Amino acid sequence: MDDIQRARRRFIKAGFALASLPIAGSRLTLGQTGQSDVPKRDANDKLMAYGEPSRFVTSERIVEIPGSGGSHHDPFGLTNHLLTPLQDSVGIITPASLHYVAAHAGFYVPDINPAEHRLMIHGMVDHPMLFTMEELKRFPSMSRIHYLECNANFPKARDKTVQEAAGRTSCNEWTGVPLSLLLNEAGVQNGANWIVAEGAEENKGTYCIPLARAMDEYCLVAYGQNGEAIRPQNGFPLRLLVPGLEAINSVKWLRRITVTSEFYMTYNNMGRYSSIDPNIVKTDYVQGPKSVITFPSGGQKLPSPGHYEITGLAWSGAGAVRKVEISVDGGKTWKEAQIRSAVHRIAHTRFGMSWNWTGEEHVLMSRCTDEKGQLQPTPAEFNSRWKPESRGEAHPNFILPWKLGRDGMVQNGLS
Ligand SMILES: Nc1nc2c(c(=O)[nH]1)N[C@H]1C(S)=C(S)[C@@H](COP(=O)(O)O)O[C@H]1N2
Ligand SMILES: [Mo]
Repeated sequence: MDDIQRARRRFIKAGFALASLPIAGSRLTLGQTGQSDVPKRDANDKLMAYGEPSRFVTSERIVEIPGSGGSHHDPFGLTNHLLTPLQDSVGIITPASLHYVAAHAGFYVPDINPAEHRLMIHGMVDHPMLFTMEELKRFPSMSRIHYLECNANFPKARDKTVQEAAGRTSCNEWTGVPLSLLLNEAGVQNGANWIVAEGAEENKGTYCIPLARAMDEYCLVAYGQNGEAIRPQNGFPLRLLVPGLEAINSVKWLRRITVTSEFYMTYNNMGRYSSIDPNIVKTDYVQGPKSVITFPSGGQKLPSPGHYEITGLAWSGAGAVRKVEISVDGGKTWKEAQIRSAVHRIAHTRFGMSWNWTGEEHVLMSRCTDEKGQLQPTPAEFNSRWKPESRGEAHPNFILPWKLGRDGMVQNGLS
């Protein structure tokens, strides 16, 4: 029996145990409907624009003002991020229009005509190649669900919501050509160790990536996002996807890949790291196990004591989520949560636990164990692992606590 089957069985049992008492909702008596009327059609009815959500849904990305997040290592002061509203998320897929955005050239979004776009692969290859978008789509495609996360996704005590504390991650289905197919077509020469990927911006958004990662099965040259063309802010018409590594590797608006023997200190590598020694520059840090509770989370209010579903997202750059545990007493005791979604490797995974809140104060926490057996650290463990000067380079995967007050208000529990 696998984890999901086991979780399902536990879930069914829990349902039987509660059958005599509704978890939530009110029971109807005969003759009572209690329903509101079906909305009337009126003169204002119009066709909805492509992808427009209901006017009652208020989810939106928020802008992280440059310089406000102490986590940025951006000597140019241009970094900005749009943050995903994780508190509103359900399931594991982030709508493309709510995918977080990070762009080192400020708010600049290249306006690329795909008919004119080209991808060049050159450097230490037998046959330098140039591909049109149409040619790239003739290669066998692959679709996979993967998260991306910026290593600036560093929760701070001042962050009020889970969006502010952890909204620099999203999870999408990405479609494209495995990069290894294209590199094999070009014929990588002996002695090559790195690729330099370049974007079509004025600052080129370049990043230097180990060749071994570029050749692995997960690395994609992607043109599709959640069943449609990649959105401009996320790299239209073409981006690199290097799952499991910090998302700065996943170069957007991809126009050129140079295969090299030596490490190149690019604009973006330079912004992130202080050393030019490739053995010190940790370009190949796999992101660790991480999870956040999205409900109840900072800024939300539980209206009254009673049954609730504590839920959140867990992920790991090292593979699949094996287990998520929840504590309601600040980490003194832990209970295994249930997995409430399909489990993909290097992808957000939904977890949940039914909980009866009796109106007391609580500190809610979640922690993830991944398929390698790695356990998400506490803030103290994270701090002891990383010296202050190198914390900005680390994947900030420590536990994020939420404080639930007697009034039902939820606040950031980091100190
Ligand atoms: N060309 C280019 N690619 C880029 C960037 C950039 O500024 N330019 N930002 C990187 C960073 S820091 C991150 S976190 C991810 C964010 O991807 P997203 O904006 O699609 O969420 O893109 C990476 N790829
Ligand atoms: Mo980033």
